[in-house]
Amino acid sequence: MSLKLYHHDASTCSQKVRICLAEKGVKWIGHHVDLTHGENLEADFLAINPNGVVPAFVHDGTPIIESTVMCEYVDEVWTDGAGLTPEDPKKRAEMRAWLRYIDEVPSMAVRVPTFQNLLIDRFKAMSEDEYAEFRDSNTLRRDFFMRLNRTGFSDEEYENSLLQLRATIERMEAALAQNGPWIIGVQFTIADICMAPLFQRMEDLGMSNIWDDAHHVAEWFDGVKARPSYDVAFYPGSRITDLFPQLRKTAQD
Ligand SMILES: N[C@@H](CCC(=O)N[C@@H](CS)C(=O)NCC(=O)O)C(=O)O
Repeated sequence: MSLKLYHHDASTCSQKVRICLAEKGVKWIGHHVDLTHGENLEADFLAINPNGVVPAFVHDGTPIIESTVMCEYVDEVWTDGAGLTPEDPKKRAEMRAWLRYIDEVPSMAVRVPTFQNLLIDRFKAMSEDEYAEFRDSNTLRRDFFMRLNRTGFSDEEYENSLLQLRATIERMEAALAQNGPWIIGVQFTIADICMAPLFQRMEDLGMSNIWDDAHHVAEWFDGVKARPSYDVAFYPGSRITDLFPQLRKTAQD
């Protein structure tokens, strides 16, 4: 049995899958995909993931893509140890609804402050033509880079992303207050795993004040961080505060 994970140290989607693999005690071989130099758009990688994004893994010769799907796959294939999916179909549906929400709302929203506040200099340094070439190189991401528009998102778009992150925290706070300690209740599930890197990203961007009044959310995040899987997934060098040391002060503020 072999599992080769194609990932990036600091990508939230890769971090999700690494937490999941650690929770299940799965051994993997890693291949770090160089996103800055476009390795994700090279033919070898596109043969594994035609979407041209990380993560992906190849399990016994079969490529599996999409981070949430990958987590569900890991939980289904490695059945030793605690399951990460509720047995009860109603709770399972509740978890899957959260997974859909996480993929569609906060995972998209958190990219806006990440690019606007951290990664933008790389794009500002490009000429219009260079940016257009980069933007058009991956259809899947073109719309996002159209909106980033080389020099930054519009104020409306930035504000909208903050509204979506706040709405996520409100929704979580209500769920945890009613049913904690985990998002679906007593069982730690894939929903907790998929949400956690987004909170780490917000914390590292100096945005943790948005859950100052959400005490159940703060306890939930402490609980996720205390699990052994967290340090395995967030090894040294895998947080944006490692890559951008100027963030360290902000993250502690
Ligand atoms: N829906 C995909 C999204 C993956 C994704 O967007 N990955 C980003 C890193 S977090 C990426 O590979 N970006 C490459 C690029 O923007 O060129 C998943 O969950 O696996």
